[in-house]
Order: sequence, then structure tokens, then C-alpha cells
Amino acid sequence: MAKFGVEFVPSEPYWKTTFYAIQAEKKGFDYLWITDHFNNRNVYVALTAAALYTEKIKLGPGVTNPYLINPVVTAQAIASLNEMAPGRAILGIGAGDKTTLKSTGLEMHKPLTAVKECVEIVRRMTSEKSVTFEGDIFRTNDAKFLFKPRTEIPIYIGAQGPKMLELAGRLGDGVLINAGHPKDVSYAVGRVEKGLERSERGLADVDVAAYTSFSIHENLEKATQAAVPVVAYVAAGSPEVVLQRHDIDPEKAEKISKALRAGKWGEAFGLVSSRMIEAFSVCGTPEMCMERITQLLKSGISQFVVGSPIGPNVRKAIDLISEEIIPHFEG
Ligand code: F42
Repeated sequence: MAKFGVEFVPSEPYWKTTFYAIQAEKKGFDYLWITDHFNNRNVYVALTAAALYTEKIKLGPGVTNPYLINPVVTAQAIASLNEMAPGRAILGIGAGDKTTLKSTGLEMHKPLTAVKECVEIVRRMTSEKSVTFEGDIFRTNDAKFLFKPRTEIPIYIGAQGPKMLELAGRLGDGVLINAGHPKDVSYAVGRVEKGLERSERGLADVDVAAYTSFSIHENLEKATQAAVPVVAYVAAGSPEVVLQRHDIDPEKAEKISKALRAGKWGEAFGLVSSRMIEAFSVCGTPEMCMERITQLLKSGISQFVVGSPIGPNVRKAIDLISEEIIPHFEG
């Protein structure tokens, strides 16, 4: 049985994200992920509001990073959330978005090491009385909480590059793969499996999530129009190897990137091709989305996350997913 997650970007007022969270829980979603970028609303405030108005959905940042937020503060925040929503907190950690980090003056120094040390510090802070840690990047000296955290908070690693995917397999309770095409997801699952070998675990021991750009509507054209802006950003930011995997001309992606940087939205969005939509989103009518999810499940995922934009109208899209998609994959 597939698990379903939903991702919200806290770019809208808190009451709206909370409303969507309540709706998602009622409509059968198992996981709620909120993205973390300093230039949007604060992720833990959004999660706290959602926690107060929900009862069973699991919820957490998808994903925070060790550069902007020190691991002990991440441990404190997630332990506090887990007190407010007992046993429901989940934690997504990744390297962080390069562009946003740059604008804060932070360098993404040794991302693999930073993520690995962050995972260890969070795990130890939420399970041990006092933590002394000597890492390459982080250190703690007899760090302890003055409250007792509930333990066992699952940690998911947000990963794209081959080494980070392996690290996720080696260390994570789960992995958030930022892709929605079977070619990318199969590749990623292969790397996760490599990491799993080193931890003497198998694929069934971790929750492998496809964290997708998703857009659903009964009318294909409307679903596609909603997906275009997100796909423009993904295409512009994709490494050449990924563009090649989908037969996308890197020059075209570079043109989109240039237009986005210049704020020429019309030009950028006009350059998005149907091949890019197919490669970088799960988009279309309920039947089309169902077919893609079936393929992704065959690639080895255990959780399917519907991410931004979700559809031309988020509330209606959540209804449509719960009526047409989730029941199809239950049981
Ligand atoms: N980023 C955010 O800032 N906010 C979000 O809400 C968010 C959500 C999200 C969800 C799922 C997901 O998969 C990613 C998400 N991201 C989000 C993006 C995430 O933070 C990363 O930017 C993204 O996953 C890309 O990182 P990556 O996993 O591809 O790792 C990068 C940094 C990388 O270069 N990886 C290489 C690899 O092969 O995996 C490793 C490079 C390497 O080996 N580095 C060495 C080391 O020790 O780290 C040393 C290099 C040196 O400095 O000498």
C-alpha cells in the first residue's frame, strides 16, 4: 500500500497552510511536509499551527539544512514539535538551497559531512542525556536539554546527488528524492540501495519518497499551465547529466535560467517545452497522474509526495487526489 504525502510552501498566510493541512489529513494523506527557505514564512511556526489543528497526520520540515540552523536548534525545534504532536514529528534534512544560502552569506562547505554530522547530533540530542561531539564542522560540549524529548523521530534525508543519495541510504530512516520521472527515481533508488548495503539494511527498511512537482486537473491544459512556472525553475536548475537523461538541450535550459534571472517571466515560461513538463513534473488528468504514480511505485518508492503547485486550485486538487487517486492505491 502506497503512502501519500503533501508538500506546502509557506508562501501564503499561515491560516491558509493550516487550512490545507486540515483538509489533507481529512482527505487521507499520511504525511505533511513544509519547505524551509528563510525567505518564506518560518517552517516551525507553520508546522506548529498545523499540529494544533490536526490529530494524526505526520508532519515536519521538508527539508531544513545545517548551515542556517545549527543542529542543536534543529534538535530542539523538532523535539518541541514532537511534544505538541506526540509521535507525529518527522524531520527532513538536506544540504540547503545554494542560491538562498548564498544570499545570506553562507557557504555550502562540505555538504555531505554537514548533513551527516547534523543527523548524528539530532539523533543523540533527542536520545541521550548529554552530548559531546567532535566533528569536522560541528562541535558540542556537554550539550543537554533541560526538558526530556520524546525519542524516535524519523529522519529523512533530502537528496539529489549520487553521494547524498548513498548517505541517505546509509543513515536515513527515509529519503526525499526530488524527482517525479521514473528514469530519475530509478537512478536515485539505485544509489540509495548502494548506501543501504553499507548499513546492512534493505529497501524495505527505509521510507523512500518521490517528492514531486505535481499538478492535477480534469482539464490537461489547465493542469499543464499550473505546472509551467515550477518546471521552468527545475529545468533552469537541473545539472547537465539530468537534462541529458531526458534529451533536453542544455542551451534551452540556460535560456530559461537567463530569463528567470532577468525577471522576464513571460519569456522564461514560454520556453518551457512539453518534454520538460514530462521530465520534471507529474502533471495531467487523474488518469495520467495515476499511471505515473504506478510507474514510480514500480521503481521502488514507498511514499508519493504531491508538491507544488499541486494543481491550478490547491483545495480542489487535494479533493481530486483524495477522491480519484488515493483510493486507487489503497489496500
Ligand atoms: N532545499 C531547501 O533549501 N529547502 C527545502 O525546503 C528543500 C526541500 C527539498 C526536498 C527534497 C529534496 O530532495 C531536496 C530539497 N531541497 C530543499 C534541496 C536540498 O537542500 C539540496 O539543495 C538538494 O538536495 C541538492 O543537494 P544534493 O543532495 O544534490 O547535494 C549536493 C550538495 C551535492 O553536491 N552533492 C554531491 C553528491 O554527489 O551527492 C556531494 C558533493 C560532495 O561530495 N561534497 C564533499 C563533502 O564532503 O560534502 C566535499 C566537497 C568539498 O567541499 O570539498
